[in-house]
Amino acid sequence: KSYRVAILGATGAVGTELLELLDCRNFPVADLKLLASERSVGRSLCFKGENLLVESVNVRAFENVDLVLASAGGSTSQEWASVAVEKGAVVIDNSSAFRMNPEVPLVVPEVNPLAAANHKGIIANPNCTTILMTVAVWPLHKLRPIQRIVASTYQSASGAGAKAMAEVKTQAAAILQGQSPVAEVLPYPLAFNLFPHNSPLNDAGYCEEEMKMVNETRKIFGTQQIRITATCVRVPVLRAHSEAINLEFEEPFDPDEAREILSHSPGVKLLEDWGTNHFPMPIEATGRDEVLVGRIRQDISHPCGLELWLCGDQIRKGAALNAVQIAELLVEQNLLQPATACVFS
Ligand code: A2P
Ligand code: 11C
Repeated sequence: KSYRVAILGATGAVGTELLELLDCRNFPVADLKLLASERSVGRSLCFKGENLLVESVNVRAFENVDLVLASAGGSTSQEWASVAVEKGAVVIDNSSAFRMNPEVPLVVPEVNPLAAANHKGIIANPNCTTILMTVAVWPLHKLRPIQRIVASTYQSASGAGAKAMAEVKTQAAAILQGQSPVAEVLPYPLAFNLFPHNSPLNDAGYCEEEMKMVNETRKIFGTQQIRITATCVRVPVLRAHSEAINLEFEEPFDPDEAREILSHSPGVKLLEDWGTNHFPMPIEATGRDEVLVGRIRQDISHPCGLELWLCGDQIRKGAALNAVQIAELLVEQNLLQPATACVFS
């Protein structure tokens, strides 16, 4: 069986990656519709050697569609996801619009694939930093529950979209030519710089990105008991995020045991060469499916603490690949079925 698929946000950083993944993973596509804003009407994108025209999104765009892969921002998903569900499609949404909605499963296939079975037409793809962390940390948590996570992130420009990636390159070129960098997409110049994540701050001083790591991880792990705190920082890297993760368990967790577990965990690639001080780097994670994990070590400040370092492709496993894996899961389990009634409108 094959499926009629629409990509909402097809011209964006994640949208173009979705297009490539549907092709290279041989997702059973019967028909593909590329949707974006009015700005992109007239553009075409290549899928399996065929040039497909980009269409602007409207009510009729979701007719005769089985699956919508949405990555066009929260407000676009708010506007169109329920329309797509009403028209009979299942939506896998990469935005934050529905992630914490109790009617919406929040799925990382390596962690909580069973949650997908309860979908009512929308399944949310978690935030990229959350996906990368949960893939690496879940195998350890499954064995011995984590009490507390302290995460520090080093996030690439791609998290802010294709235009932000282009802006960093332009800024770098300007600086190398002795000119002042211009920041229009990102709030400040990122080339040769870094700044705390640019999402809105709450009264406690945490930005949205940090709170996504807290709340989404708890939902995916199915527990409110883990204490989590995060500091998220944007760094001048193009498309892979890095994270320093401190884990606290109830009892000591032997780093060698953690290494052994992570060496055969799904979606994880252990990369450690202590002799040459070679651990995961964003350039090595770029274009790869796995989350690279290394520098696993005992926390010298806490007997039950474990430190690890990870890098993962933000556009791939952090967004597009996770969404396509969810779609594959739905196909395998015969869950790509329209909702009987739309609870989202
Ligand atoms: P467009 O290219 O026409 O602006 P990124 O995350 O890389 O910035 O990409 C965002 C994606 O979401 C793009 O495909 C963009 O299309 C699309 N998009 C943004 N706003 C809308 C909208 N209001 N309706 C439909 N698509 C949108
Ligand atoms: C970033 N993670 O790197 C963000 C972007 O909730 O999907 C994606 C925001 C989200 O800036």
